[in-house]
Amino acid sequence: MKFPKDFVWGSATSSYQIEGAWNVDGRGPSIWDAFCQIPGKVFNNETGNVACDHYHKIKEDVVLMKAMGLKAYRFSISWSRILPQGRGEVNEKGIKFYSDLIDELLANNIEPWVTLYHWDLPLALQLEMDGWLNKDISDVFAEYAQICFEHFGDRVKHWITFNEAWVVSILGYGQGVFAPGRISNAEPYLAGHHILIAHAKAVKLYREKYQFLQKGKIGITNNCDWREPLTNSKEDKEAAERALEFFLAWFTDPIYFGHYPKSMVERLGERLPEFTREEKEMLMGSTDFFGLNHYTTMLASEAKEVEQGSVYGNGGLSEDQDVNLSMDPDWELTEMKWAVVPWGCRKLLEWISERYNYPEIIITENGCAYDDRLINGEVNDIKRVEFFEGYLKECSRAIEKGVNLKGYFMWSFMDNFEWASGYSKRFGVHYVDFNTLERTPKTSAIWFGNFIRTNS
Ligand code: PNW
Repeated sequence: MKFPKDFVWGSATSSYQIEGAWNVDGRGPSIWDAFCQIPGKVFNNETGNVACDHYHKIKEDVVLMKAMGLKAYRFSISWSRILPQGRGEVNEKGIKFYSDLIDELLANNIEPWVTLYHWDLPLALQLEMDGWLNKDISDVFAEYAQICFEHFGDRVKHWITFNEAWVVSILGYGQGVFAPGRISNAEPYLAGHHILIAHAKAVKLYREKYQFLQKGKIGITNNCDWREPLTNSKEDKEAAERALEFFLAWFTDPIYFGHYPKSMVERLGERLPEFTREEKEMLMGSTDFFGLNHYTTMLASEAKEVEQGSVYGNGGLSEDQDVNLSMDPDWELTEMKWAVVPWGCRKLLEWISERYNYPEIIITENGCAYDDRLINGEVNDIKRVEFFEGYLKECSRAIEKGVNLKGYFMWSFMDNFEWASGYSKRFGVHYVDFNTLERTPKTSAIWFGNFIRTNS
């Protein structure tokens, strides 16, 4: 495998998934704190109240990063730790926490990559203004972003405005399986629209007021699985293309071309909002790199009869796309039931490169969930090693083919709160106590992480 000398090697986490300390030092509640309180929303009714207790363990965790040889660490800021009400008064203790973390990372030669929004919207903004459904939230987001640039931009040189607008829109406002739990076939497109505008406003602000002085880069991360046509038929090839447009180009076409993909405009009609001329101009070119989270691949075929309703993680509201998704039974599955298909990663990288004229791509997440067992103090995780070897080989092949891939962050730095799946396995047997290897409802099973911190 060949990777450029300046290639960025890192690992990633997000605030709600690891920090814990949910009501400590003035942090305000987020929509995930509220969502977790509703019985049945999260597997086993688990919460991020404690999680990995990273809030109290910065030093220890940076020691682990250093031991692992990380060059870069991607984390997210909890908006309601900085602004307990989402706007207005700043919580100095929240600022200090992230400032200390950044200093600790830099002291260990680990480059901080900061995501501003990884799904934990301040609850006040959900209650007061309906969260991402309200157009005005883009200004509120930009104000929050400004506070972050102001306090951390002297040391942070890589900013990511949003993590996975698709998940926020589809899982949060379409299927209702993630906070704020809304179910609708129109709201995802409105929420996604406002996220794009919020992204563009934050980038404009950074470029006009900070980039010149702070000399950092700013971008956005979107997620996409690969969609391989089920057969060679024209219909299935078009279905696969359409599925990629509804998944990824939904958020990246506006940023590179200033408009939504034609397939979406045609099929969604009035449910897809339009950008004003000013918004288009603000969006075009509003990213310094193409942030990509990639996990799996599915087969796509033209839907003769549309499967009604939606499936968790299927790539959107399928009834809007006329696409049916399936899997090759020979593919190996992770604990999330996501297929391990390394070549899909290369094909996606090539698809992005061709469509957007070879942008600099950073894989900001890639990884796998396995039921790791601690035996004599060790996890012999052969499958995870194979997973990374497979995906990295295809990344290296993509680079040989001209893809401008410049970084790779594995998900996740440590075992953490996996949203609606909690700490436990969503599928199969649960709870392994790592000390006794007994199954008990008190400890957590391993998801993606390299490091284990039991929560008993
Ligand atoms: C990403 N899907 O989430 C997130 O960025 C992480 O916070 C998360 O832990 C990780 O991937 C693993 O799930 C996703 O349904 C959640 O397709 C769901 C989907 C994709 C990404």
